[in-house]
Formats: sequence, structure tokens, C-alpha cells
Amino acid sequence: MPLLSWLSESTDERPEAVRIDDRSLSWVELRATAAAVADDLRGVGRVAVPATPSLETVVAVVGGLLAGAAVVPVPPDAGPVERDHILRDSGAEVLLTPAGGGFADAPTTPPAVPVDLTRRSDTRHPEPDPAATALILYTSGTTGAPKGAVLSRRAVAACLDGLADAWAWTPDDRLVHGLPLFHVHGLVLGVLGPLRLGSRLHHVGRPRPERYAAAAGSLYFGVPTIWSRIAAAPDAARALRGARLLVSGSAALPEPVFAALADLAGHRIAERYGMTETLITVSARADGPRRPGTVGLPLPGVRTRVVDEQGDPLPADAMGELQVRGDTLFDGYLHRPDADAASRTADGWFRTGDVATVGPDGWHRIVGRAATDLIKSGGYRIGAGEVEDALLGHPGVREAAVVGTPHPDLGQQVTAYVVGDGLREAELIDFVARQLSVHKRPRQVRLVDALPRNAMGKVQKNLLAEG
Ligand code: MCA
Ligand code: AMP
Repeated sequence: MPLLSWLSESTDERPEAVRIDDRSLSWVELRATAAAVADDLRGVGRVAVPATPSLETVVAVVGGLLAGAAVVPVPPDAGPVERDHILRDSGAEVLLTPAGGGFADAPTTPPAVPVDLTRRSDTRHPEPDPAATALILYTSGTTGAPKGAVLSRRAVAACLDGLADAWAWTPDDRLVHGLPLFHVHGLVLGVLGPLRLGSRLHHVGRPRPERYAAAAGSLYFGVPTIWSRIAAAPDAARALRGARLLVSGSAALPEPVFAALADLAGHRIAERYGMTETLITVSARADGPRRPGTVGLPLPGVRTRVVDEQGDPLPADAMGELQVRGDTLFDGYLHRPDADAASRTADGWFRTGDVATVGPDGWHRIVGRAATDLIKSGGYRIGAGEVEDALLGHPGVREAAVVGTPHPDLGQQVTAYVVGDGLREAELIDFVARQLSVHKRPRQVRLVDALPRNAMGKVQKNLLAEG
């Protein structure tokens, strides 16, 4: 079956199958427009796409996938350091972008292939091997620059089919969300999901509560920050009463937000858990209970276990590292055999780095992360090391330690502790923003005389994270 099976086979010419902000295409138009992009990509192995929330991004990604290329979404707000790393490391051969778009100032920009929404082609491109790479998604580790997670077409298909089963997701649905199109949540679930499973899609541009409220969908996706903002806007929350299913993921959904939406919207939100490297692995079901603070049961084809520090499996309810295996796992990190080896056990399980419990009934609870060096802010994953490296590039900074501290809206905020001379907080925040994505900017910079260190000289980040 083709990866984008619904799109590949649909003869539906009704307008608004896929709507991004206020522009839309029918299924037939989307296929023909993307086929025209794919026609231009013959023989190209990897394509980069500046992933703005736009129809052009959808057409570019679909064009790349129809052509059998690996698609590398680039965050549109990535600063030059992060962007150039992604373009160089991925080996993208072309940049798919609307005329006049792209990265004029990037030294390594590959040649541009224009994405033109007025073009049409009726070429039927042969379906690539399911083992071929669909996406290379750049994601932060605890240290260094983001790594490219290589995701096969087979893994994407397995994830979406598992979610169709868990959420009873069908062509009768109308999916609404406003998530960024360069991560698993917004791109794999939020765009490729409808194109495989046949639901219509309305991406609302930015995920503001009033836009979710006005969209009249049946199925809604959001990160906890979005659900929390909707819970704080009771009229918007009440407007979701007519929906079929609300889903939260990418970070822990606070229990008061779950309760507020149960009250205002009449929905117990279905929470699900995943990672860039594993896609979505555990979820509550549309036909089952939803319990606050828990993320549900493994999806079809996924197995999980909780292990202790020696790697030995633990009994029900014991807390340890969650490990997963199954059809949705990535193929590895691009050019990073070291990180790859470290991410898997000898017997083939992926180490998530998340601390979890699994109850006797199989329900999973995510307790937190094993290390303090991965921060989740607004659902974005941010490596402390990458922000520290950016700060250390400033001539006035002698030492820097970055931690996630509690934030009522974002879950965690990026907080930087800096030792240096003649520094100003705003200047350091701008300095990071000029290199990395906007959401990686510290929200707060604390100028200190020294960082707390243990007897070995290692920075005691747990003391800093406590504030
Ligand atoms: C941000 N701003 C700042 C700073 N940071 N200003 C000064 N200093 C800073 N340090 C600016 C922003 O640019 C923005 O400006 C304004 O402040 C508000 O920013 P923010 O509070 O961040 O709100 P937001 O822009 O509305 O974003 C919140 C959000 C966003 C919409 C929830 O964080 C988001 O889209 N998150 C989704 C992340 C995601 O998709 N993760 C999935 C990963 P201005 O208003 O001028 O622009 S995939 C995954 O995790 C797995 C697979 C899974 O399970 O899904
Ligand atoms: P990312 O690679 O950006 O996809 O981030 C993956 C991480 O997000 C996981 O390792 C978890 O720490 C976190 N995460 C995703 N979904 C949930 C959830 N429902 N509850 C708690 N944490 C989550």
C-alpha cells in the first residue's frame, strides 16, 4: 500500500480537503500539484524544505515523498548556526521552496527547486520501497548540535496505522491543529496522517484558542501548552464540545488542565506518548478510558518494558527507564554511529531516557526524564548543551549552565546560569536567538559569580533546576 494511500487513490475534487490557514486544495489538486514537484526531483535523494506552516510546505513534503526522496524539514525560525548544520549534515541536494523563498544568506544552500501551487502533473510515480527513508528529522540531544533521526516509510506507515486503530481515525474525521510542520507531532501525525487515512485537515496557522474554537473539527491535536491556554479561555473550550476526540502529546498534560477540559469541553483528553526516534508508541484509545496523568497502552506492533539501572526488567508499578521496540522505530541517527549504539540495548530495545511506570493493567505513566539536560518547553525538545555552546560563543561568557525550570504555561522554561564580565541578560538572549531556533532562547539569564560544582568539578544542575 502506498505511504500516502488516501492521497494516492482519491478521486475527490471537493474543495478544502487540506486547508492551511486560509488557503486550501482538494485531494486531486494536492496530488497533481505535488506530482509536478516530484517530476522535478527525478534522481534526487534528499530534499530540504523550509517548513513554514503553509500549503507550499505540504506540497513540497508530499512532492518529495512521491518522488521517493528523503525529506528534511528545516525549522523556518532556525538561526543560521542551526540551519546551516541541518543543511550540511543532511546532505540535502535541493531546497524545495516557493520562488523567492529559501535561505539567501546561507553559505551551504543547495540549489532551489521552486514549489509552484499553480502547476499540475498527472505522472504516477512508482511507490518506493517501504524501507526507504521518508524523513530526516533533526532533534536535540543532551549535548552538541541536533542529530538527524532517519525515519523509514515503513515506520511512518506503522505509526499512522496504529493511531488509526487507537483513535478510530477515519475519512469521516476533520483534523484541526496548529502545530509546527517540522516535528513528528505536526508533520507526521498532523499532515501525513490525513494523507494516509483520509481525514480532511485544517491547520489553523497558529494554535490560538479562538482558532481551534472556530474550526469545527472532529479530531483535535495539541501540546499541553495549547490545551492549557484553551482551558483558560472557557468560551473556546466550550466550543470544542461538538468534537469527537481531543488528543494531547509531546509533553506531560497537567492534571488540572485535563480536569478543566473535561468540565468545559465535555472531553476527557486522550494522552499519547512518543519520541522523534520512536514515533508514537503508547496511547489512550478512543474506545477506552482516559486517565489523567497516564499515557495509555502500547500501540499495535509496539512493545515496552521498564528496566532498572542494570537494564533488568522491573515488575509492574516499579519506576525505571522506559524502553521500546517495534515497527515504528527510526533507523538511526545520520552520521552518528556512536549515538546510535548508545541509544539501543544489546538486545535491540530503544532507550527512551524517560522514567516511567507500567501498572498491572498495562497503563503507562511517564514520571519524568532520567537526565536534566533535555528540556521540554511548549512541547519543544531543547538540548541544554546546544544552548550552552551558543552562549559560550559570546566573548564575555566564561561559563554557562542551562537547565529547565518550571513554567506555568510552557511546562519548563530555558533558564541559563552564566558567569562572565559586563554582560546584560537581553543581549545574551538575543545572542542565542541569532544562532538557534526562537524557542531555544533562554527565557531567563541569571548572572552568577560561580556555578555550583561537586567534588569532581561537575556542575550540579539539579541544584540549579530547583531555582
Ligand atoms: C519566545 N519568545 C521570546 C522568548 N521565547 N521572547 C523573548 N525571550 C524569549 N526567550 C517570543 C516568541 O517568539 C513569541 O513572539 C512570544 O514570545 C510568545 O512565545 P511563546 O510563549 O513560546 O508562545 P507561542 O509562540 O505561542 O508558542 C507556544 C506554542 C509553541 C504554540 C505552544 O511552543 C509550539 O508550537 N509548540 C509545539 C512544539 C511541538 O510541536 N513539539 C512536538 C515535538 P511572537 O508572538 O512575536 O511570535 S514532536 C514530539 O514531541 C513527539 C514525537 C510527540 O510526542 O509529539
Ligand atoms: P521529541 O523527540 O521532541 O519528540 O520529544 C520526546 C520526548 O517528549 C519524550 O522523550 C518525552 O520526554 C516527552 N513526551 C512526549 N509525549 C509525552 C507525554 N504524553 N507525557 C510526557 N512526556 C512526553
